[in-house]
Amino acid sequence: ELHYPDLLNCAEELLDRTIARFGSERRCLVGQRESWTYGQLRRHVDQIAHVLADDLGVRPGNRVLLRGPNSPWLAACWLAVQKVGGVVVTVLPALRSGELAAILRSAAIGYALCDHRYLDDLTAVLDGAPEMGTRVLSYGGGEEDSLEARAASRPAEFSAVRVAADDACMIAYTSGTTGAPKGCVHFHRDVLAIADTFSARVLRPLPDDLFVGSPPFAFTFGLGGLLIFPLRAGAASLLLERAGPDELLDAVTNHRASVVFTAPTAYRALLARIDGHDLSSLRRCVSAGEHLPAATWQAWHEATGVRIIDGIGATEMLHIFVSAADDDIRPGATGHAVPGFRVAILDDAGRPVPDGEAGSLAVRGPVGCRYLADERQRRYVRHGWNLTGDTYVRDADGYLWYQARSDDMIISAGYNIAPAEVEEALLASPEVAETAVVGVPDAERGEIVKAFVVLREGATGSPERAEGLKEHVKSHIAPYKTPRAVEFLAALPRTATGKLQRFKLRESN
Ligand code: 3SK
Repeated sequence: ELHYPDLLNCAEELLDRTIARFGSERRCLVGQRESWTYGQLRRHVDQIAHVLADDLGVRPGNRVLLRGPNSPWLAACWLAVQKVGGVVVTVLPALRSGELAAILRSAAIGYALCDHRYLDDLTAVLDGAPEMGTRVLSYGGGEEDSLEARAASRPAEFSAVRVAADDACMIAYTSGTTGAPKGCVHFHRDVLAIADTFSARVLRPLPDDLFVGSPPFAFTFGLGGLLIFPLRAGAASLLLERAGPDELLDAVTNHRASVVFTAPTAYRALLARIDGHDLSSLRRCVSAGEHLPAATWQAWHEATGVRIIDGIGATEMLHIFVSAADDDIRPGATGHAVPGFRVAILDDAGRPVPDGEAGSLAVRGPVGCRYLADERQRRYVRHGWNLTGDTYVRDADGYLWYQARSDDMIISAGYNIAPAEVEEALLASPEVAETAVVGVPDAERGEIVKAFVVLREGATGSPERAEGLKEHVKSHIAPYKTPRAVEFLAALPRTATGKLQRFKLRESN
């Protein structure tokens, strides 16, 4: 059970309380342009909080949009909005004007802090919505009226606005892999709860850790892994503006990073380029965002000696709620409920299914889904359970095994086929770099299994290679699961946060 005071401020807890425990001289945020200790970060945060409250007039509950790549300045803005009791809406820099406009209106954005390199199209969108009266400041460009120029002359201390523990502090937008974006509202206590459950109980960071990773703050996987968890632990975070495989490998090698947050696809890309990099500083590696196949887990373990901590989370749940670490890991399984959470596997009528049978993953715990004015809330939360839309099997030992997104299960000639199992078999072939398996309509069987395959460098797609891969799958899993069709692609379609867009593959037929 987690207990928080009725009145609190998550930024005060993450920053001021951590400084009270560990001191202000510790390394905190390492960026590509600036590096700050905890004391320096607090000064920037408090000065920005003065600009927000005194110059712009931000009041508790006001929504503030943040737009920029991960950086110490973005982190400082996030914490400053919290300190004044505002509600942060962090968006991906890559969003186009239509997407930005939808979020600005849906979240009733009154204020925006924007990296100067991404200001033009934000301003253009706001020019088209003058009735919103949104006030914008840019940061990072050093102009006379920039956020940093204004902040520099403000007092170095700001007394955090204590709000109710269950006052909103952020709205995170998710479009999943399809559909209109949904805003997920989270409270001040939720921010602390994810640090005090997954991070404190499963990840167990140390104050000397240096975190690094690829997910942006706009994706709550990155916000937790690269800001909230390190700060709660008194550790440091290396914030990369671009975090492709080469940048990540260089960052670990050159800065001796010890904790990595990234997705399975990125672990495979790192493995392909790992030669010549010294990753001996790594202590903890976390994977989420999509299923981590056992083959990827094994290959990473062999190459680095580190046992990846797999997890499933959701923007609706803020962070990871099923996971396992250390000797508790069964490669290929996601793990079990993170301490503080409960899970159930339910049938379509909401009844628990027996162990060994597939059903819908349901979770409850200290955080939960609160869509901003969206009727899909009724489908996500039922009888207190959050229904994540994932199909899982629990084994007799209580481990949870991912099967598919519930909409992605393939039913072929009466057989239920989990795409993850076929993908796992394909990934065990040394020729396969990436793969996605979907069901496509078939007059005879209802659906057939179709595999989209990205080959490793040097291999080229051909009918013979497709047949070879089918044979390979047949020798690993039951023949009825073998793909009847194989198509080779240069890359799989993904969202801006790296999630696979299976619907595009299905539509391509
Ligand atoms: O997609 C996920 O698995 C995830 C993990 C952690 C936090 C947030 C998300 C959406």
